[in-house]
Amino acid sequence: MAIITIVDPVTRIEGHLKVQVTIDTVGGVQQVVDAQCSGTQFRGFELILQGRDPLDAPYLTERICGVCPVSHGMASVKALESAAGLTISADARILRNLVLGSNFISSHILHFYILASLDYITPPPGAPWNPYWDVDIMRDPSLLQIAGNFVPAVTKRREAQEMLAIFGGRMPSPPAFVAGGFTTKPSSSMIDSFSSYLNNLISFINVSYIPDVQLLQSVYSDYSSIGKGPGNLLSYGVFDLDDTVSPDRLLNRGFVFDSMPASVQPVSADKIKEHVTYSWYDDSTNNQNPANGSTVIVDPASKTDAYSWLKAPRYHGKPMECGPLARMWVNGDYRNGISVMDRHMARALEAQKVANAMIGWLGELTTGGDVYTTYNTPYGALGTGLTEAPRGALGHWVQTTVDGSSPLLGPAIENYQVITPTCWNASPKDARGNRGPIERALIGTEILDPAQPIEVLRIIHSFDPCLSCAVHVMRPEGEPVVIVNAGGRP
Ligand code: NFE
Repeated sequence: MAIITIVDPVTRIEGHLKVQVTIDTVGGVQQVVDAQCSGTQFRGFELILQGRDPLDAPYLTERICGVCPVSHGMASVKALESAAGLTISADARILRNLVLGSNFISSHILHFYILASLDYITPPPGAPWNPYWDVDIMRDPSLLQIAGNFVPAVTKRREAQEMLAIFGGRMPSPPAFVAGGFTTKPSSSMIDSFSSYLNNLISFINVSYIPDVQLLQSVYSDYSSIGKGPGNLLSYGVFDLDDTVSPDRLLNRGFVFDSMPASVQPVSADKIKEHVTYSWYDDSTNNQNPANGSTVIVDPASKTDAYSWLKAPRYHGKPMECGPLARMWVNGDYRNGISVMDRHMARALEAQKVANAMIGWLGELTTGGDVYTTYNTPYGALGTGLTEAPRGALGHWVQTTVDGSSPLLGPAIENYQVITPTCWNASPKDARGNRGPIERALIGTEILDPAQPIEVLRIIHSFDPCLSCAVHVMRPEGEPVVIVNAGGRP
C-alpha cells in the first residue's frame, strides 16, 4: 500500500519548502512514485516594485534574500543597464565580479558543511543537532574528517563575507551595486586585504572542501546514480570578462537537453515561459514570458489542484535544472554525471574555479579608474538582466513607464518580474503535467524507512534550494498537516 510522507518544513535550507512524496513498492523495491514540492509562502516583490523609481530596484531586490543579495543586485543593475543600452567601465565590472565571486565562495562553503553534510554525519549530542534521522548515516569513520572541518568552515564562510564587504560595503545587501557601475573606488590597501582573504580561502577550498567532497563521494558512491532529475541543464552565464553588450564569461551562457554535452545551445530569453497551472496564480497569466509577465494571485481555496506559490518556469516548454552543475556542465568543466554527488562535486570545483579567477581579476583592478558611468533611466524601456546566483540562473525583467504616466520626476517601474534559481529547481508541475526538476529527481528513489526518508532530504539538499528567494509572505490559512518533519535538525 502506498504511503504518503510529508516533510514540512524541509530543514537546513533557506526559507520554507514542503515536500510530499508517495512511497510504494514497485518490482520489489520500496520507492518514491510521486512527489510534490510546495513553496508555502508568497513573495510579492514584483508587486512591491510597481510604481517605484527604477533606481531603487537593486536595493529593494537585494532584500529578497540575505544569502544571495549580490546576485539580485547584479541582475537588477543589468536589467536597468540593458533598458538603457549602457555598458560599464572595466573596473566596475571587475569589482562586481569580485563581490559576486566572494558570495559564491561563501555560499558554497555554507551549503556543503552546514546545510548538506549533516545528512551523512552523526551530529554532536544535544540540541540543536538532535533528534535526527538515524538512517544510513556515518557509513565510515573516515567521515569524521568532514565533521572536523565543520567549525573551520563556519569561520571561512564568515571570512568570505568579510572579504565581500571590503568592496561591497556590507553583507548582506551590499549597497555598492548601482545602475551605471559601482560605488567603491578601490585603494591598494583594500586590494591587499582582499588578496589576503582570498588566498586563505583558496587554501581551504583546496585542502579541505574539495577533499571532503571527494571523501563523501567515495563513501556514498551509490549517490552518484541517485537523484538525476530531468537532465536538462540551463546556465545564463556569469562573471563578464569584457565590457561589451555580449561579453565572454568565466562561466558561459547555454543550455542542454537530455544531458547532451555535444549540443550546448545558446539561450534565448524569449523561450522562457512561466506556467501557473499548479500554482496559486490566475490561469489567465499562464505561459507568460517574464518580459510581459504578471503577478496575479488567487485564493488558494479556489484552486484546489494547485499546490505552490512558485510558478513553474520552463525553457522551450521543458523543466530545466540550474545551479553549479548546470554551469560547469555547459562550460565543459564537469560532465561526469547528474546526481546528488555530482552536484556537490561540481559546486566545490566551481568554488575553486571562481576563486582562482578572482586572483587574476584582482591583478587587473586599477586604483584610479572610473567605476561609474552616468546613468539615466529611459522612459518606456524594457530591460533584461540575466546572471547567475550561487544556486543557479537568475533573471530580472524591468519595464519602465512612458513619459507623463507617472507622478515621479522620471520614469517609474511599470512592471518587474523575477525568476530565481529555486523557482526553476523547485517548481511544481507545468501545464503539460511535467514535474519540476526536484520532483523529477525524487521519482524512483529507493526509500529504506518511509518515516525517515533521508534519501529525499539528500536529493533536495543537493540542489541547495532557497525558498526565501522564491517565496516570502506567510499564508495564514496554510494547511496544518505535518506528518513527519526533519527531526528538528537545523
Ligand atoms: Ni535565497 Fe538565491 C541564490 C537567488 S536561490 S539564495 O543562490 O536568486 O532562488
